[in-house]
Amino acid sequence: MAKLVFPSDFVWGTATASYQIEGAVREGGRGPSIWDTFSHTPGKVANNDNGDVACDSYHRYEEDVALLKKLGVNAYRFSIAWPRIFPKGTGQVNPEGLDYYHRVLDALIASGIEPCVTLYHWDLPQALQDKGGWANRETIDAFVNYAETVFKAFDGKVKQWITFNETWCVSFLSNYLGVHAPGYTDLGLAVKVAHHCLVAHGEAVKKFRALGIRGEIGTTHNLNWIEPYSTRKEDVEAARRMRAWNNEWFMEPTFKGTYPAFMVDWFRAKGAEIPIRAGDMETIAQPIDFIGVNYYSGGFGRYKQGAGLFDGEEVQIGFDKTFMDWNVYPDGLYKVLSWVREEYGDTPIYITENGACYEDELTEDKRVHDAKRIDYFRKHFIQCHRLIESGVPLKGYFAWSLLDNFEWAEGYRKRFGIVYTDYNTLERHPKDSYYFIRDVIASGGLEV
Ligand code: IFM
Repeated sequence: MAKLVFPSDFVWGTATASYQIEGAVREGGRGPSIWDTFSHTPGKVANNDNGDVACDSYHRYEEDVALLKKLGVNAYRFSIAWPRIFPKGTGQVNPEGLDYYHRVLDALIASGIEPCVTLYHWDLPQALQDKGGWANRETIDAFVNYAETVFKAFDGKVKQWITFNETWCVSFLSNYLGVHAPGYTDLGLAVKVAHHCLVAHGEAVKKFRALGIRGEIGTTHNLNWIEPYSTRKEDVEAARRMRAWNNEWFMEPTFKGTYPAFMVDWFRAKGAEIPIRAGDMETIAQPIDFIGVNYYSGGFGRYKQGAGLFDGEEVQIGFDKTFMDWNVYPDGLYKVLSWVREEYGDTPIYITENGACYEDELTEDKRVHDAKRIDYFRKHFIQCHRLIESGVPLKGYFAWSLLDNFEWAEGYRKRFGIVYTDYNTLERHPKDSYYFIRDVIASGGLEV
């Protein structure tokens, strides 16, 4: 047996998000978010589940921090619910909301765990959606005001700040594919939302620098790795478009202050224009301290006239699948992060999410033998090690997720946790994958 040893300063963490774990949606002065509205609209979420209770982390965060401590992680990524801080999005700040996150941050710090805070993980205050949401440019100002409030309140307690989680999901999944809140199916709207979120990111980074807030700031994009199925020109081009939708569309503006021209043309031909104003692109491309990458899957794409948004289809070549029906493609992680370094330079990279959904069974003695999830983690850890050995500036890894939680449009039936959540009792039961990760961290690496 050989051992793949990770650098001693490698950051190991797990990740969650407010609406997925907190519950207590009507407590502590919290206002409604678009996810309250969406999940309470019949037919939008599997089983008509909603986040009213979720994992009840609002009340049980100490238990969650204890789980993190026993796991041995040195970081925890979670998000702040904007409607807990500003119940109506702007205006009067809600001190109870700030107090709650102070308690969470203090508990983490007392346990030696560095907080990594996401500002926007999808729970937009409903009051802002009522005025057009991210399609309304004024939402950018509201976001910067919210960001400024939490920067100042938690300055010195937060090691890493992430402005947005997965701008692709905020824009295209939610406003073009209609799968997530607010559930629209309008390409022009989605392109506009993506642009406004990117500008809001840049404005928040500017504010962070101007205020001299301690810690680091970056953003998180969900990247995938779609390769052309063949070397035929049409396949290469279709796969390039399919990949660029998640990757270049967000990475190019973030790092280079441009949008990829071939995609701009493609969207324009479909009637979707980007509402760029003078100075926007410079704002978006503010230097950041790190880039967060969420990676789950990848695959092969080829040309098919009229298929999807890009005249492209995925080719099934027999990958193992997770319970989300996503390909298990660990090599894709290696390829995509190598590409990030090649294209965008040596900005430190954090894998801010990676993990797998499988059907889990709680045994009578309250164990979950999730061998497939362990295998998924093992294979992706090996790719992380290869990346580090190759000189890619990969500094940390956050497993998605600490707990089974509200998996958005999939409700509670899809479990990603390394800790099993019993939704009847709200008890938490560490799965075998939890112990696997604990051992990797404790031993500084992986036996292969
Ligand atoms: O649960 C989500 C998370 O909120 C964002 N990234 C993907 C995860 C799994 O679908």
